[in-house]
Amino acid sequence: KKVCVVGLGYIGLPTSAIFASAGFDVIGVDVNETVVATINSGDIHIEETGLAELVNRVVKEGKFRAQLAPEEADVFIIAVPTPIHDDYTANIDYVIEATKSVAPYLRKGNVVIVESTIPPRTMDDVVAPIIREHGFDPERDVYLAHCPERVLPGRILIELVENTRIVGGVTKEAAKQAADVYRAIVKGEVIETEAVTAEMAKLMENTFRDVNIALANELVKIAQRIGVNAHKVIELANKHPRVNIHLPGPGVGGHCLAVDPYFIVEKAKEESQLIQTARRINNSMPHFVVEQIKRMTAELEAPVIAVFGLTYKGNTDDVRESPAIEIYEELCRNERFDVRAYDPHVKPSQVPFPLATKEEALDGAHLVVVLADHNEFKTLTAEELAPMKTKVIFDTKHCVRLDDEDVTVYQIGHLSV
Ligand code: SAJ
Repeated sequence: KKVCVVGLGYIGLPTSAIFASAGFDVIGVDVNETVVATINSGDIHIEETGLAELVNRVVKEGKFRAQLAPEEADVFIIAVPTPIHDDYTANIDYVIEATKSVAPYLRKGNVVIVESTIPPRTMDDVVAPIIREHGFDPERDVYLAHCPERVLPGRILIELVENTRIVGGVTKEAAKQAADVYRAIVKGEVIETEAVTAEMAKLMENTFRDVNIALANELVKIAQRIGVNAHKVIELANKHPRVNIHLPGPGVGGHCLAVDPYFIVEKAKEESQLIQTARRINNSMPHFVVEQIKRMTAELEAPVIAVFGLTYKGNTDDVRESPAIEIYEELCRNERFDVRAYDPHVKPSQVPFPLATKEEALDGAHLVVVLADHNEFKTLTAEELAPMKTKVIFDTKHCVRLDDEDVTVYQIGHLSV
């Protein structure tokens, strides 16, 4: 069988490689010429565990090839981004473009799957009509389904195979046909349902996490008000068999949790009060962190601050929607501070400001603010901090293991300054 994957990013590229390694002939489509050339030379343009080796192998074996336009295939998989507009509504333009780009190559009996995250009813109200405009009956001629991706960056190749998949068909038969495609590569369960149910299930997964993290972040603020250690409270509460409070932090970033809840709000504004409040709480965290930094450095005339970590989470190079960047920029706007940014995973081209080396960042610094739980920060030592003026760390990710009498480590949610 032949699969054509549209969009060769964090989801499309690993998905292509997995199908290719399972024996499918895979054509990957991307509008970016550099991406296409890089892949065809056996290389990759993103950071993901194990992916470079896998792509290199399937390209060499001739099972996977990238190109700028689609061609005829048995299965089409759309894995393009769905960003958000300034007014917090979903921008589904890429999904629309991708659907239109495959439509001329469709034949009766083809399976068309959208993996991109989409607002509820998009399959029925937007994708199906485009297919109809191209002369196919979306309920009989082709099998349309939404199969949301659910993989965690850093574990994509494992989770693509092991996670349960939800396949929502525009018809019952479409769900079955699309589910059979995934059964060829997935070890986990593949569950068939309607398109709108799959759309909503995906959005609720990320919304659940966002709301739960908001609860933890609210606890941080409460803990600071009443003088209790938020992390200790969470640890003990989570000993209860039915409680699982998530971890507080400097805010929620990335292109999923910080975005997907708005896709629900857009369709049911009145009814989604809790979801909107959770978004507000998580969005308030960068400013809250800056306020704590101001408290910690109130006595100093010209505080030198080393920001450690700019990505939206640890051990990745992804800076999209990163609260760390917001914190860095807010600190820079304050003339009292001399701020340096350091991140061992981020390249200078990824951010619109200069990056420091670790030594430059620490030289004469009064405070290190840890904003990402990179492994490098978990294992920080007192010796590494030697160039600092005062060895003080503000650990917003509760990840620094350093225990040394020369170093003061403040945790978010437990400040006694
Ligand atoms: N975060 C916290 N506290 C926590 C967990 C996370 O503050 O306890 C923060 C992280 O630091 C980060 C953000 O939340 O800024 C999101 O990180 P994440 O690791 O929870 O998730 P993502 O965005 O990398 O991936 C999520 C995953 N969804 C779920 O776990 C329900 C993944 O499975 C999805 O495939 C992905 O979104 C997606 O593409 O939708």
